[in-house]
Amino acid sequence: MAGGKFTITAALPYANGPLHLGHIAGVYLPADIFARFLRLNGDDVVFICGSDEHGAAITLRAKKEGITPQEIVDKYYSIISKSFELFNISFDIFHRTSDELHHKTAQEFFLKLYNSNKFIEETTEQYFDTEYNQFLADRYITGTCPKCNYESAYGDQCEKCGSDLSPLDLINPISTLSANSPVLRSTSHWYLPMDRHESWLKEYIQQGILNGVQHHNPKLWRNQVTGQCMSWINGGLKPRAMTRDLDWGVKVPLSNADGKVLYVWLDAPIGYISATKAWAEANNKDWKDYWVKDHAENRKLVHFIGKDNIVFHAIIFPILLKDHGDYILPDNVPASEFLNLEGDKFSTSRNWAVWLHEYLETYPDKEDELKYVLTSIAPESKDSEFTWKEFQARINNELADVLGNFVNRTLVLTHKYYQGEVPHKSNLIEEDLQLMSEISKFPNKISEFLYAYKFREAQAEVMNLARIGNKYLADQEPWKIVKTDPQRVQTVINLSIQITANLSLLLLPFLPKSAKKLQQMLNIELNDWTVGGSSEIIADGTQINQPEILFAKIEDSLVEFEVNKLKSTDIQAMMYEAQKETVSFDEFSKMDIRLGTIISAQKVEKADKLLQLTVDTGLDQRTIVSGIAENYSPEEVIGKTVAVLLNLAPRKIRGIESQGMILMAENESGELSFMSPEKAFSAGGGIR
Ligand code: B3M
Ligand code: ZN
Repeated sequence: MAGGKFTITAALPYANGPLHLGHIAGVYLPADIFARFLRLNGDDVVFICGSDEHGAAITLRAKKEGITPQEIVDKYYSIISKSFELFNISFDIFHRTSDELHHKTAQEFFLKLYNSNKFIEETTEQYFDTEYNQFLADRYITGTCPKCNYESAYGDQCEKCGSDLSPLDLINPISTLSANSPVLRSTSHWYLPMDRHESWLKEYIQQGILNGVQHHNPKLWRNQVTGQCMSWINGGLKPRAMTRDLDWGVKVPLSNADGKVLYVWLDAPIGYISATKAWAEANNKDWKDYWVKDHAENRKLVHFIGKDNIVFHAIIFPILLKDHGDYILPDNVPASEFLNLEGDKFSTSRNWAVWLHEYLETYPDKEDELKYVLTSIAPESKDSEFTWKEFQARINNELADVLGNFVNRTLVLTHKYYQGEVPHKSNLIEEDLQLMSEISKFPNKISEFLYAYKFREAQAEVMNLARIGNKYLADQEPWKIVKTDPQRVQTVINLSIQITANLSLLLLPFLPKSAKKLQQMLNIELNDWTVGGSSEIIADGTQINQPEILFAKIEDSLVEFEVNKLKSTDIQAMMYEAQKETVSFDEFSKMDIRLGTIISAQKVEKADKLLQLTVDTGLDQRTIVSGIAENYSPEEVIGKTVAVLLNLAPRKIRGIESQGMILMAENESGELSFMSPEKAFSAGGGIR
């Protein structure tokens, strides 16, 4: 579908910390694949991103690090932008919302809505922290979500169920600044009456209709996006404050608004527009061609985000754009679910993360390997998980053994039989014609997946072409007939080279560095998707260069190193983690901890970490399943007297009912120790 026009945005990462693989897999990598593909396909594309430098996420981090918000954003803007560059993400611009051009753009946007009475000015009671002398909104206040009972919801959103909230919705709110309960103080803000927009939003989200005409294809929206939007709309949209009592952010451009700034989720999406302005200025383009209705005819605006940003990109920003009146609205909001890590959620505070900049420092030559794995497991329709074991398996069994192996065999044989010159094909037989027909279908199959924002399936399709190549070589066995039927072998090698050349084009959006390296080996330059599928894509007689191994295999030692590193930082983080929430003596007394003696032990089938124990607690003999099998053999633990939490709710673990918990100590290198009495106490003794 060449000739399309796209404005692609990727969520502006908060400049309050480094990027981890979860951010990459969910937002930036799919956006980059899409942008690269569209450019190859001759579409007119601008790919926009930048850092989000306002809001509580910044000021709270500044407070934690003891530096100013400006120092925080400068520090992480540089780390983040460098990481994207090293990871070869092809933004046309990576801007920042602390830039003056953004402040000006956001203020103009606000004034347009203000002057056309799109806001309601209201004075209401808002939570206030008397110790910090500050009103509390967004991440300055936390409490229990009224919708899902998540206990760490923020004042503007619950990250667990995604609901948009106001501070007054929170149950048992506390200030994240002082940890005190807040008081109520009156203050005035400008509210966006979102409730007034429910009817057109329903049509826009469900049918893709805007102002009575078909605006986009709603079937191409991911189900979870449409579903979440409809549940908010049907739950009743409420007026939402678009300004805050803060000193860090875009100042409200009104004379009676001292000490007030724009709500970060009003200013940040406008950051896409200001970034486009900055890019257009630097590239002698008219920014209006990418955003303004009568300039941007038939242009598709696409926002790549994570699922916690859906309400802001598919509901609030469209309302703002429509209220403003000059702008096009999103054609699609391909939001990803979450990527988890080694059985747990990514956690910055516990350092349970694989940081992009650290990966690139440790493995500077494995950027495409990471891209391949993250796209293969991308959380497009449901949460997914990254494990170093799967990282190794996909690289070794797929990239190296399927793609790398086919390419290498083809180039080696071309050198071996024809000194690197692409031979002529002739006397095509049925299998050849069948193969050529197969090759011709791949570009369109992949395009269809990509235009439908199905990146995992698109990449898997490219790998299928490599599989077809491997099968063709294995079936034709040129090495067996090279002496008896040289002409046949020329045809087989030519067609194998044609497949290899197609792969070097079709891989460009997904593995750009490796694709270019392969083109360099083939001594060709391909950057037009529309030539893909041809069996004449590389000319007879082309002198190819020496083959190199595209993907080295991943050793077990790398997996072990990375998993241990993760665990040790997790334990260190836990060791130095701030003390947990205070509990009363009464709350502590509810725990029944006693001495128990282990009288039998056995490994649990297919569970490397688990031992099934029978423990004499002095009260009874009970079964307890414990995750200590990687540290202790069954023989080692029999007879030990240990600390046992008796009244932990029983739970089924691998089908075994476990009644209680053995308390263990763990050090920073992940070693375990029982909590055993120093004296020969018998089972049943109390611990208090
Ligand atoms: N800074 C990312 C987040 O919520 C947020 C995106 C803004 S896009 C305009 O983590
Ligand atoms: Zn919730």
